Amino acid sequence: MKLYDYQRAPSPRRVRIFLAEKGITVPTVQVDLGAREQNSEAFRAINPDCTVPVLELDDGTRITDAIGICVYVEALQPEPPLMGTDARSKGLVTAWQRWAERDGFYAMMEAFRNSSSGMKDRGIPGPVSYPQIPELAARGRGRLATFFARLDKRLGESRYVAGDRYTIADITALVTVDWTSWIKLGIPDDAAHIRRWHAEVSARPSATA
Ligand SMILES: N[C@@H](CCC(=O)N[C@@H](CS)C(=O)NCC(=O)O)C(=O)O
Repeated sequence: MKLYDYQRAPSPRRVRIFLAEKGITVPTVQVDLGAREQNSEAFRAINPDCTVPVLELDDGTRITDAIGICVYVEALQPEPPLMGTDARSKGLVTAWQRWAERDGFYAMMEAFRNSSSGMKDRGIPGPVSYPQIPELAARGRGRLATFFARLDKRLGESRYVAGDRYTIADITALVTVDWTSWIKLGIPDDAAHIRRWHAEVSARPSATA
């Protein structure tokens, strides 16, 4: 297996943390997003979506989506389980993961891509250029405030995002929370439950992946 990666980018970090939790090491190929290598002919042939991560299997199959890769790895190596263990927990983990992605990760993407000078005409990742829309950046920041409030409430009730076990929902939330420092947001001062959880999940060796 081989992982097309970019060390600084949040989407491949989700996969790297997932792999680290499983104790799996995969050789990586760095795709320099800063130099727009993702839009080169060579990389377009690997992933027409022009995004990382991409997991290339030994038979040449390529999985071009972070969660698709995690589903594959979970099936390949179920221990430790990161996507639930039975019908109930699988449903709950999926629901919380999707919530963290939709209301957190995508809100952050909206805020960042529509405001950063390095993302000019890169409002949406992929092969097509989309202009930045400053109103979307402002909306993204507002959505993140809602995300932080909901996450703090949830973590006041529950040790981890999806319940009493560390899961992929924590990975998505952690990557999102860390990413917010890029737009000088970060964890709100009064979010004590997020701080408690963030210290705990950041202390796991996988967090440095
Ligand atoms: N479907 C992909 C999208 C991943 C994605 O958006 N990756 C970003 C890095 S965080 C990317 O490759 N961006 C390339 C660009 O901005 O042109 C997934 O979730 O795995």
